[in-house]
Amino acid sequence: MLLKAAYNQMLLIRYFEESIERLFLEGRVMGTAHTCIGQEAVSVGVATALQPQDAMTTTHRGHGHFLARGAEPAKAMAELFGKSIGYSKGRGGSQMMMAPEMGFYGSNGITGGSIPFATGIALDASIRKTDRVSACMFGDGASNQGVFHETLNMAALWKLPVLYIVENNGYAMSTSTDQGLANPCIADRAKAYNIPGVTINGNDFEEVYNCVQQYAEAARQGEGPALIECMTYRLSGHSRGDPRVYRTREEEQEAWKRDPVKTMEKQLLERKVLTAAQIEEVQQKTTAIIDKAIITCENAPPASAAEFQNSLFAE
Ligand SMILES: Cc1ncc(C[n+]2csc(CCOP(=O)(O)OP(=O)(O)O)c2C)c(N)n1
Ligand SMILES: [Mg+2]
Repeated sequence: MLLKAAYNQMLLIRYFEESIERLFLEGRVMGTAHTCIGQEAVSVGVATALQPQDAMTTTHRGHGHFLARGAEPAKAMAELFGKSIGYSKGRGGSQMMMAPEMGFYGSNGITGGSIPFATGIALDASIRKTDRVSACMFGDGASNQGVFHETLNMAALWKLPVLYIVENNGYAMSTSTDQGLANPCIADRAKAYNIPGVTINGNDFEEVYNCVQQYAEAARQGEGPALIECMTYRLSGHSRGDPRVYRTREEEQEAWKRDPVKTMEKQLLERKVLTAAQIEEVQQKTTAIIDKAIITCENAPPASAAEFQNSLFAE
């Protein structure tokens, strides 16, 4: 059951992201977006391991995290359409989706911005003893921001219930990890703060799920934070219209051989969880969900000008 549900979610994320890329090419959505094609197993592995009361913060590449946490595809997609039915009433776009009522404290465009957010939430959980774990999603590029080090030191000292989950997808914009990391193993940095640090296969749902569940329960028992490095690959470009001149098509073809969605389909067949026909049925149902979401968004009213002043903290 776990694998089946995970496959449904991974496919939903894959089709959502592919549709966003298509909608941009067709000029039907605005702004920009950073899709997470190739990173679906991380999103679903982490979200499946969390409890309903837990929190999650994300980055500019957050659609997958949000959908895995239970976001309705049409309400998430409506942000890209600038429509009022969106989670942020169409005012946020791709990088400002949030739903605190779902424990989802949002995407944001500041590289590393999710790190202090998640830690503040964990500090609140620790003070108020709310049994909540905070999952902080960020990228390899963000791990080079000063705030990473300052915050991990603080969280380790105070034994806060926060998991630092880095998606090492090989690139920070056009900078490869070879060029950006003095030590290619980000998990090694955990030693500096005396917390557990592990590197896992981020393309394997079960590996992510088992690891996150283990450290989430430890954090819930008061054992403090952990740094989990999920090795994956950004199969999509950095953002809309990225010509990907900083890497070869051959490298991408190699990475597609480790496609987490295909890996999951292989596991489902081998373990006889689903037949090929049942996989096709899930694919058709997921296509229908995405097609319906697009129609819902296109027919929805635009973001209201009167709403723009609401939720502003400064003028
Ligand atoms: C503080 C800050 N510096 C720089 C940028 C520009 N920027 C946007 S995305 C990005 C790379 C982020 O890389 P990574 O953390 O690996 O995440 P990925 O894009 O791979 O998901 C950068 C440098 C920014 N948005 N914010
Ligand atoms: Mg990256």
